[in-house]
Amino acid sequence: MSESSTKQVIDVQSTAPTSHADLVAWVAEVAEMTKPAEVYWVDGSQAEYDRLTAELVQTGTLRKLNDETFPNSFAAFSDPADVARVEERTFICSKEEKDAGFTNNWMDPAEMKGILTERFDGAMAGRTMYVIPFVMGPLDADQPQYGVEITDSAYVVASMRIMARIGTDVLQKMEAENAFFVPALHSVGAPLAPGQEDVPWPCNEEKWIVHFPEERSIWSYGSGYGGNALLGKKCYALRIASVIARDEGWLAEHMLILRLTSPEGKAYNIAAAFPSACGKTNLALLDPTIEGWKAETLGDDINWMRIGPDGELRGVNPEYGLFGVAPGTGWSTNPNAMRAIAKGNSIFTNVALTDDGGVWWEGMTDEVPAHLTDWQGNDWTPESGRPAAHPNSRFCTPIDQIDMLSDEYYSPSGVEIHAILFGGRRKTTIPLVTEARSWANGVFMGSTLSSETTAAAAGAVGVVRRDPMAMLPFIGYNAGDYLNHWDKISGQLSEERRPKIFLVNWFRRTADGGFAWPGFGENSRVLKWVTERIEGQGQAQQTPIGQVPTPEALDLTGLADYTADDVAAAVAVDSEEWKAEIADIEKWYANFGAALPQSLQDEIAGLKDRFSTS
Ligand code: GTP
Ligand code: SPV
Ligand code: MN
Repeated sequence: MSESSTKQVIDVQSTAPTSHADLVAWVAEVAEMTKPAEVYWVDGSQAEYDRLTAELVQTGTLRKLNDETFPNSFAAFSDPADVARVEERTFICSKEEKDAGFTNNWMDPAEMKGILTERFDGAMAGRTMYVIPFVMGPLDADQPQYGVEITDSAYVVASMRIMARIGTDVLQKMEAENAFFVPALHSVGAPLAPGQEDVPWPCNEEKWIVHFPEERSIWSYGSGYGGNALLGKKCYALRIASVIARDEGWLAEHMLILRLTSPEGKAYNIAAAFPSACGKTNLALLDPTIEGWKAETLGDDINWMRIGPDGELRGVNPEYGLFGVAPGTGWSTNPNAMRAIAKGNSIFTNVALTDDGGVWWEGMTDEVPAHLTDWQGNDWTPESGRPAAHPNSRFCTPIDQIDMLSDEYYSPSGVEIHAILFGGRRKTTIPLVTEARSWANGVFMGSTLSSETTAAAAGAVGVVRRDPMAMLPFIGYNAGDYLNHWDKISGQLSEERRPKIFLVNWFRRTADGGFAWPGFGENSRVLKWVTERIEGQGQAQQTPIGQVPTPEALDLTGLADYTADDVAAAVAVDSEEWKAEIADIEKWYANFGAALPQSLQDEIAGLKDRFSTS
């Protein structure tokens, strides 16, 4: 051991602002391995945030925006090869391969630790190693879910402060309880030699996003981007939390939570699982177009659901901010998101810059600016023939800036979930909305959910893939066990309180290529029907796949140029399309072998049967 690394160990031990022995030991161990220039414990204060963002402006990572239009906000531009989650490079390193299952990349944990230890050896040289204590969900929860992220990226620190509850309060409570925390280690993998100049977005060509489920630990290397680097989000709150949830009998899901209140004052909490870039943030910030209905946001990406004392399902959003898809978020499609963003305190990544120091992306305004600087720093005009913002560009904004945020967001015991929607992006086949025949039929809908791929993950866009419960990239264990877990949860739910399940598709197309349904705020009309069905009302017609609204059942009041005939087309069940769909589902199900729950085997058999006799 060199003298300098010995010194680091001593430094950490004597300078740590906590007596949490496991934490101090881990920080010392990581410092010894990664050899940073210094170790800094993040306190989470505004002053600290201001100092870090000012430094990031100095080093060129952040650009300060026009304070009048985007107060206290910044833009970052990533390396063009570091713009999205990298599923090919994401691993679940359970002790046994079978516990990762066919949907995950797997490697033996010891072998993986060997590889990663080499990569992390000296990885933080010349950089500051930041220690971020954080908690997912309210700090006053019965069992706060702690984590500590170690990172060498100040951009990650600033973003984590928006996305999670971080800092001294968390550290003190964690210490007082001598609590377990998820150790989440992150490095951009770009050590600096003495005198070497930094780049605005350090990262490494080689990326590793690795989870050790039994240890409940995370090691992320080489990327600075969103879900790869803000480890409280996908890595902890979905992959690791899904494993904890399996062991403890709850659910960690890729879902928004929305509260909808009828003109009569009855409130419904709706959870919805849609794959990445398929409309969660938009539905979570819904601006209802129907008279007298009120919507409130509880969460836009992650929902932790536990069984309540009366056998009800209760959901909590463990996050503290929005990390939303920028393109398509605009004053006409999502004014609530735009209002939250306009309050400032946001970090934008890979959007375009306007000439007056603001930001712009496709769909933000109806009018397209005559000149922009695109996300890669090039001049851009409407004639350029390429998007100005990256399709997966993002806004990162504090959740409490949402005017429509529900007070219940802060409740440590969450809200009762009355309905669950599963949805995807499908041009054909899947109706606008279908009510499941039963819980098992709803789990079937979730387990066979499919969607065209988007820019949220590296790889081809627009390819239909099965994405069970919108969790394909996020299930931290064997997908067959995951479906069994969903299947079994039902037994713990009170029969009267069990949420109703629906399959939705805002993205179906008509013969002329347009959307079969106007979407966005108009989705309130579909949700109204959902609440009617919860009440045992609303007109529905039976189809082999479940109940769809009769053409007259959707409230179309005030929706110009859209008729009951259009509804009929949007909810049509085409048996030719379903023949192909069923064949594809059977192919998908074959992956599970004997692990497929009996109830789902019965569901696919029943579906085939209903088509053959209809
Ligand atoms: P992640 O943050 O990646 O998990 O995405 P998300 O599920 O929150 O998706 P988001 O709400 O950000 O929407 C992604 C894209 O879909 C945006 O470009 C939206 O404009 C578009 N979109 C959302 N809702 C609708 C809708 O109802 N209809 C149509 N046509 N497009 C929609
Ligand atoms: C998603 O891809 O589902 C996201 C964005 O919410 S990221 O945080 O990058 O995972
Ligand atoms: Mn997401």
